Amino acid sequence: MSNIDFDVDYTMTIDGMGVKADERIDVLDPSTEQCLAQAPDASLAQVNQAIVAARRAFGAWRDAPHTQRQQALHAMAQGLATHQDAFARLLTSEQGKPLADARAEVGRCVQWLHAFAGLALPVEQFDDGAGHRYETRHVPLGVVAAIAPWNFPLTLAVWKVAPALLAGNTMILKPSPFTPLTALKLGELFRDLLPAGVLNVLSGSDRLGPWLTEHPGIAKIAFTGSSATGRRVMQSASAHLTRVTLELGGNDAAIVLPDVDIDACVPALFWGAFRNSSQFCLASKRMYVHESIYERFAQALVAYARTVKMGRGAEPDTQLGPIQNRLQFDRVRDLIEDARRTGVRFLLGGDIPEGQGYFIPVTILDNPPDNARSVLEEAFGPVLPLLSYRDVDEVVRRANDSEYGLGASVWSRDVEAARAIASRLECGTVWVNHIHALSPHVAFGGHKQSGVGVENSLLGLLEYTNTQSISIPY
Ligand code: TXE
Repeated sequence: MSNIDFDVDYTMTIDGMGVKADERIDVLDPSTEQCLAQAPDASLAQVNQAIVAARRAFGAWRDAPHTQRQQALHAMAQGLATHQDAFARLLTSEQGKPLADARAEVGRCVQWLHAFAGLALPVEQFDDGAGHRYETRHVPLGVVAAIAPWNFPLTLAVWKVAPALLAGNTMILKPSPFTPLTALKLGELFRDLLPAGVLNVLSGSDRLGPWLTEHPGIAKIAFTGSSATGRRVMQSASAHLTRVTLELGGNDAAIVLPDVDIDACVPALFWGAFRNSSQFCLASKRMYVHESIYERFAQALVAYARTVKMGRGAEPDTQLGPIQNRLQFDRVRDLIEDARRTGVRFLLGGDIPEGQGYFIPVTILDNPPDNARSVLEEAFGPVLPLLSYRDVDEVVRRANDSEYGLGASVWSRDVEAARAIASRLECGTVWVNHIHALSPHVAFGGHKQSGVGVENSLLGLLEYTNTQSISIPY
């Protein structure tokens, strides 16, 4: 069993060793804006070292029996479970989220590692009846660069690490410069559980991402972040035809039909919009409520929102934490100011308190026009436009009128009516009468500018492979 010390320095993992860097980046606690720790700022030479190490480790890891890689994933899950509390505390410190949410995030990573370990790569056989037997198998790609964001730093790293390694690839994991600490500790934890070079973890400033995505030694990039950066990643990838999976932004619609039990669905819809302080690609970011119940629904949503406590993630009664970083805080504040400037009515919130920490209170906007920035843009912060609609065709058209197509939810007592609406929505996931149920066994990906490819399930695993068909005459 691997043992790590959460009180000592943060080191990168290169070729199975803990490595520092000449330069360092400050990591801030978003609830105090104080420096929490320093993380290494990897140099280009270290990027090259890591890629050489990953390349060297690739042959043996690829050729190892599938069961060995499955066992490694189970061991990683067990290691993480053993340190669940320490990882959760560190996650709360660097990300800001409430401790209960951080614990749940670590727990989900354990679950995902075990679940992926259970997957096998299928082999397809075909006999053409003319003397040839074909076998199509799925072989690993080589060295994968995984770029994880700051909203779910552990989940979105593990979603990449688990399938990539199981399929026989090796990896360079790059966490966000805002939240590198948990990923660095993850690398440290897994050092003893994997052969040297199989999983390398590099932290660094803004230059590190392009160094990886432009590198000819990288066979695949798995990226979660904004659509704008996703386009840049795809551009870098084009130089060497590097494979990509991109999980990008969203502007998910929640559609509430007139027959719902308002009191029963309001809490779920509130958390669908505001969990993780809305720093969630799959958050409900436009809430369409039928005009016949709009007023009552708005009152119930505001009343519920008033019961929710925002604060430092480490405090036991906190339900919503701060925005993770200054850049995002300024973006969300700008969106609120734009709403005020353009005369949108606030049902709740809108006033940002002075003081330490990137705190933005839950803000609900009353029926802004469809061309308002708060409706068109992904807020990625606790600002929700509540929108009234008249008929189903109209709301489907408005929900689909977006460059994004990540997720959506439909709420009605009439499940068949809701399912019919779901099937008309242009997005990768639709939940009916609940929200945010995700499974390692269910494919997750975006339509339109919300992404390329999928994560999770066998389909997600296959994204880390090339197909190879072998033809043998008989
Ligand atoms: O993330 P970015 P940022 C959205 C959210 C937010 C916006 C910006 O709307 O407002 O993204 O957040 C690396 N090649 N989401 O700036 O820009 C860079 O080093 C390779 C959505 O934090 O998407 C950093 O690690 N890498 C989201 C990361 O990309 C490059 C999660 C920054 O990504 C690169 C978080 C390049 N050319 C924010 N340029 C989700 N979908 O869940 C930058 N990077």
